[in-house]
Amino acid sequence: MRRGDRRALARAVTLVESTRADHRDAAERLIDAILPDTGGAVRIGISGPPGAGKSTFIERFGLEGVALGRRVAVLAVDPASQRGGGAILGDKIRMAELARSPAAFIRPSSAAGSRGGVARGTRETILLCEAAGFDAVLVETVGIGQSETAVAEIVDMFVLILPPAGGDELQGIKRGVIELADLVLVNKADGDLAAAARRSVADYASALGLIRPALPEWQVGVRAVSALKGTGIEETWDEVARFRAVLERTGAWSRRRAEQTRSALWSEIGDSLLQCFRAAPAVAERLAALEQEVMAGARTPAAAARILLAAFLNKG
Ligand SMILES: Nc1nc2c(ncn2[C@@H]2O[C@H](COP(=O)(O)OP(=O)(O)OP(=O)(O)O)[C@@H](O)[C@H]2O)c(=O)[nH]1
Ligand SMILES: [Mg+2]
Repeated sequence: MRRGDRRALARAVTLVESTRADHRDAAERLIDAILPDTGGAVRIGISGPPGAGKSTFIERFGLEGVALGRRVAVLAVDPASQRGGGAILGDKIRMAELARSPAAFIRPSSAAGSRGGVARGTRETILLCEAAGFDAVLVETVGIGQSETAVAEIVDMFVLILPPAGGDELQGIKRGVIELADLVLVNKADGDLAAAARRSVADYASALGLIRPALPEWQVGVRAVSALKGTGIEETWDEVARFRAVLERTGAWSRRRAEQTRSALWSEIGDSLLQCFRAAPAVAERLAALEQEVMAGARTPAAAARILLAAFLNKG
């Protein structure tokens, strides 16, 4: 894998995605062993509403990156796992050109289970890609639900891709998602949609002007691109480089990563504790009944939680 063998990388990703206990042990040893070789890539989250053109953009952007001499890994996160193998297959076909490039690695992952599980699998897969020598890791996620927050917590730069929109649709974009963005791209700025895209750029820029920037050193930009025609793609790589340079200069780059690993630590602690809690016989034997009592209004959630925690701490 360290030599950049993509099949070895694919096998390693399968290992870290596995929930089997013996696989988890092996995955942890693997991550420990490669940790010194990680951290080198720029990690870019790419999110946006369904159909905004994320996959099309990623293929263009990835190919442009390869042309610029980069090795590009693409991880398509499917948090709800609602889309089956068909959609994943569809994405691979859509990114066919990029998939053929020896300097690219595409891995659709339909991580089921908890939000923490999604984040962990993707976080560890990013590390594997870095150890395999990929210097740009793109993480695609559909911009609905909680997936974008989970992805924003594991990448350096969060890019939001939006379709050209009228005023009403603009209202529909969740403020919380906009607040996560380090860069906003209005896609489909071509043909009949070019004028609408230009108007959207101005609208989003003024909407962003009302939001306090997450990083004082970085003004979140809004740019028009066309994934289809390939316009604005090279400029997006320039923006990524500028973002990194600005954040490295102020120390925000490493600070962000340090904070991300600390919050990952706490989500691991939370997940593990919950798992122990549920598995403890003293809890398990009372859990269902107490849940029922809470649902029936016979006991408050606080009281039920206190009873279960006492049972866990005494006999767990
Ligand atoms: N005109 C135009 N169409 C585009 C552009 N980019 C993508 N499309 C079209 O928009 C549709 C959706 O593109 P995708 O790349 O699959 O969008 P997505 O955001 O990955 O979609 P999901 O993964 O399903 O959420 C396809 O029909 C694309 O051909 C663009 O720059 N211009
Ligand atoms: Mg897609």
